[in-house]
Amino acid sequence: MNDRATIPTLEDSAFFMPFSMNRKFKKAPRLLSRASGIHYYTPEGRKLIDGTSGLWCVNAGHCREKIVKAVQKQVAELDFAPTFQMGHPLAFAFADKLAQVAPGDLKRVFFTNSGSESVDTALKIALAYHRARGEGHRIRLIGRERGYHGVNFGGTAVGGVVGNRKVFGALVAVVDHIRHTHDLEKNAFTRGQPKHGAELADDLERLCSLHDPSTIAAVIVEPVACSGGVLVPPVGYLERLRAICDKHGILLIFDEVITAWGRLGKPFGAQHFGVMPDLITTAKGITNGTVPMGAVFMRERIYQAFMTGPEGAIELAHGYTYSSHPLACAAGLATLQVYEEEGLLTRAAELWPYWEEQAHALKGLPNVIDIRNIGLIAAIELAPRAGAPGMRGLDAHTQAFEKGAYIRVAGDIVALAPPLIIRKEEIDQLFEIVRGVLKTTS
Ligand code: PXG
Ligand code: PLP
Repeated sequence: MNDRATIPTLEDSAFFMPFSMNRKFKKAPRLLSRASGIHYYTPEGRKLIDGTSGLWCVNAGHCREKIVKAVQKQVAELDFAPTFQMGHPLAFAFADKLAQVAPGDLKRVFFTNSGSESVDTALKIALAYHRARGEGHRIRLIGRERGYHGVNFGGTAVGGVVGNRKVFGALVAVVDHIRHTHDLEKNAFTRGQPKHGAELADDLERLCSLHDPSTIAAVIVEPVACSGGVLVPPVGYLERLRAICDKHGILLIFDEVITAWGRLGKPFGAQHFGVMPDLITTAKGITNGTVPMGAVFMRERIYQAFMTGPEGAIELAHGYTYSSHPLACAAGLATLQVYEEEGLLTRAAELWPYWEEQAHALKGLPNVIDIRNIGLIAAIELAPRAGAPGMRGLDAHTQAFEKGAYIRVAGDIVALAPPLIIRKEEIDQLFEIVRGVLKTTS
């Protein structure tokens, strides 16, 4: 089926692959060389359904003409321009366009180049915001177990995926973590938000008592913890977290690197849940994954807290060489246009019931201990093999590649989140492949 002979050997390649089993992979590579719509193609020409939108980023599908053309035009016109004490028109135009889509009064935008940079930027803004208001004693950052906030220092510190933290020793930020919300005993096979667990938000009160709330600057959570295994927040949980933050003057950051840009059927997850954070971190789908970019959205009062000193002062000593890169802005503007023209930011809401039905139809297949879903996301949790956690998931991933689908796994949890342009018959095809994989993954 798979003619490996045409693939050059990669065993000695210089490429140190990120988050990968380098040696194992280079012996038996899985390569992608082309993409279009919801499909990837291998160098041998095999067609795969993209079951996880690349890495949860290609929300409008691959190689969309409008976005490709916008980037091609931009690279020939203005390849790079600084935005430190200088500017280029697209940066302002894109920020203003983003502000129109943003929820509530989160209308001020700071550009970065990735989700990790967005997270570290948001954490730094939270610390600096409190300092600017004379509350420099708020130095503590609170994350959540099983949370993923990228790989920079701040994001690793507040992150709660153990394997991503433990090999780096003590990290710089002053952090603590609230408990995660995953409870298979009570909530297995829930459709949408689980009923049990709103009270887990009270764990923040425990940390407030322990550390004194006046030392806490911000709490960061993913509205749905995706990388950590698709953990959907229990009914009432996010509301409760918001209330506790308000009570103690703590900023609430939603890390929406995955949940923004239509994944939950609204432009932002905050809008789906009806809970307004103080800052939102985004990336990925902001440019449909075509050019790296991220953005932090903040409430007006946060932005204004920085605008109080003399006009001749730099208000925030922070920024990246490539903040608001012209190619990224061009890609982002074209992406928003595609999202708008095709109604993609709300399409997940339409597909949701069908998607949910097909996902839960996998119940009863071997080793399936939970299925959960929200928006156009589904997770199938498999029982770990005795003494070899993650191996069953890895097998599912490689088997899916052989059977015609690219899917992500987090340990033994299969995570599905296809491009938002997927059609019902293609959803059927994807789940048919997953069904075949689960039947043969022992
Ligand atoms: N926050 C969240 C919530 C994320 O999901 C990041 C921050 C970091 O973004 P960058 O752009 O720096 O990678 C992410 C990224 C997976 C997977 O398969 C998920 C991510 C990245 C790679 C793989 O679950 N999320
Ligand atoms: N390291 C050095 C030596 C630099 O000069 C710079 C930027 O000027 C950076 C790191 C940061 O790079 P970036 O702005 O691309 O994040």
